[in-house]
Amino acid sequence: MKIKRKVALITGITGQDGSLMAEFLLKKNYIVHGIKRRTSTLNATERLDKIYQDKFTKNKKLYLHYGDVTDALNCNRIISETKPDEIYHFAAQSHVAISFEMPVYTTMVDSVGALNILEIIKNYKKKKIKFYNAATSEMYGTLNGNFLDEKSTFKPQSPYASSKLLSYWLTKNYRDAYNVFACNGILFNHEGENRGENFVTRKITRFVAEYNYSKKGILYLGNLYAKRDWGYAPDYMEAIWKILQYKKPEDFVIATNKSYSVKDFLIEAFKNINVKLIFKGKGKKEVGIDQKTQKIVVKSINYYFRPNDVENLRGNFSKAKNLLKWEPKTNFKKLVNIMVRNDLKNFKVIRN
Ligand code: NAP
Ligand code: F7E
Repeated sequence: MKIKRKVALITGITGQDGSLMAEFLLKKNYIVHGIKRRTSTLNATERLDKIYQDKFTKNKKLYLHYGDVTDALNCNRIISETKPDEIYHFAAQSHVAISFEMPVYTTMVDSVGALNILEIIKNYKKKKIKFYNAATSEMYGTLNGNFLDEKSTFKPQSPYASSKLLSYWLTKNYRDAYNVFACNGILFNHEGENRGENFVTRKITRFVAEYNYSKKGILYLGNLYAKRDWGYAPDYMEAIWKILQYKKPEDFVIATNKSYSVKDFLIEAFKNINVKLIFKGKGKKEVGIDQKTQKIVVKSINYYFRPNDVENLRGNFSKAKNLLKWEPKTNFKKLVNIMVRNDLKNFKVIRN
């Protein structure tokens, strides 16, 4: 008897989470469809290189479709044609600092994008499609208390966070009003080898790798005292999948329950190449010095400070642990080590 494969559609498949989720679902024997934007170069699908299958691949299981989540007609066609059992909605303008520069665009993609997909699912009569919405810890704003969980109040501090909060409520509204199997994953920061280069963790590990070989350059950063609950992205894919496999649609916090500052991350990353950092100065004038060479290698500068930064975030994943039997496998030290090792490997290739 032929076993029927589940079909998943991933928006934002070229991003960090989309590419990891595609890999995860292929291993689970899904047929995976992904929406990618048209770009003027082909490197946009770089994160999919490991799993890419071209037109002529026999028993093809990964399909890419041109699209944009702000284009409802295009999304409607892709959903009608691919008939997914599950939609993992990751597409977003996901950079918080950039959302202050592009608030309208961010809202169009991050709020209206989710609404477009929810409307299509609501009106789709052929089957019940499950929907995962990539909500975020940024919706809470700065931690006020010990930790943040599913019952904590939201006080978004950026256009990104506000637009994600609208997508969060729409997901809940469609669940309650139309009985859509729609869930929010409230994920805290998750990082890894595929993290975008302009997020702080990857910016640091790339610099550290380059510095290891060149012993040159200065890394310019903003707020060194912001704290985040940093997890390892591949661990979080399992949680996301489990959210959609749970017996009923619910919202879950996915986190590590620990928080570290940008400065902690910096110190740990440099430790991986045997450089001890010492710090001098305060606030927007603070610098990090390589103890051995006495050279300045890090500078905190006004340019990278946000109009309104979230100072501290720490989650509580108890609900996911109890109901989904999920917990993170990778601690902070290990995460930094994985990312530095990966970039050391990348820069070695470039330099040879
Ligand atoms: P990412 O690396 O920035 O990926 C975003 C993806 O969305 C990319 O594939 C991007 O395509 C695509 N995209 C952007 N605008 C689009 C549009 N208008 N139509 C279709 N696709 C579009 O983000 P990520 O880190 O993987 O995060 C995945 C999702 O989780 C995002 O919604 C993010 O906001 C949310 N989230 C992330 C974290 C985290 O720590 N990583 C935590 C909580 C929530 P291009 O490749 O063409 O740019
Ligand atoms: O900033 C500080 C910055 O841009 C982390 C997204 O995936 O996670 C991510 O958002 C902290 C902030 O991530 C620089 O001010 C200092 O306090 O790496 P980030 P984020 O803003 O936390 C959430 C959960 C998401 O949902 C988002 O999609 O680091 N920081 N100096 C800096 N940040 C950046 N990017 N660059 C700096 O030079």
